[in-house]
Amino acid sequence: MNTNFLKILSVVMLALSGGLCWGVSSPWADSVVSFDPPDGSSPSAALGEQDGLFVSVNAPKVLILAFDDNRVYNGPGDDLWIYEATNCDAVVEVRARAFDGPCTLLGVVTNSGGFDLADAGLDYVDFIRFVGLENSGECPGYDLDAVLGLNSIDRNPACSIPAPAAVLLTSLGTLAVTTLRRRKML
Ligand SMILES: [Ca+2]
Ligand SMILES: [Ca+2]
Ligand SMILES: [Ca+2]
Repeated sequence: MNTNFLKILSVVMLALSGGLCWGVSSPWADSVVSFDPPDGSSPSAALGEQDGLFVSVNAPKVLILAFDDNRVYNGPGDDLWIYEATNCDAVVEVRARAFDGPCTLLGVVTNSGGFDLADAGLDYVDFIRFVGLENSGECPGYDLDAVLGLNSIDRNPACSIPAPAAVLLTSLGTLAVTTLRRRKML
């Protein structure tokens, strides 16, 4: 087989298979919808992975976050995990909804904790809403660090190649690279 063709084939296949369907979404909350009333702090501290940075959801503030590149669905056990940063015993109410569904109460949480969507009769959610219920004596409010979808699926529209096809592309791309290396062309 022509060497240049093999080089192009391997690059194209590996590019198509890597990144389109795997590893493109994060199971964490992605964006702030609203934080009301604003107080000058940055609610984006509650986005992405748990990192120790937080936003205080003081009673009666309301913070709404969205999952943009993923959806949280009702799988085995807890489906959402809420990370609180300081164990300060403040209390926050947690509600969630799908983009086409009602805002539904999941419960209240003090410090870090999880919720099972089955308990609220929900199949999946795209938004999560926090309402400060009770401040603690030591902290101004619930110190929200991060929100994780324990059961999360990719919703990236760019993911157009199903997993079996991606596996095939990866295999073919790897085979092409191996062939080139055996020919000592790479
Ligand atoms: Ca995400
Ligand atoms: Ca569940
Ligand atoms: Ca954080």
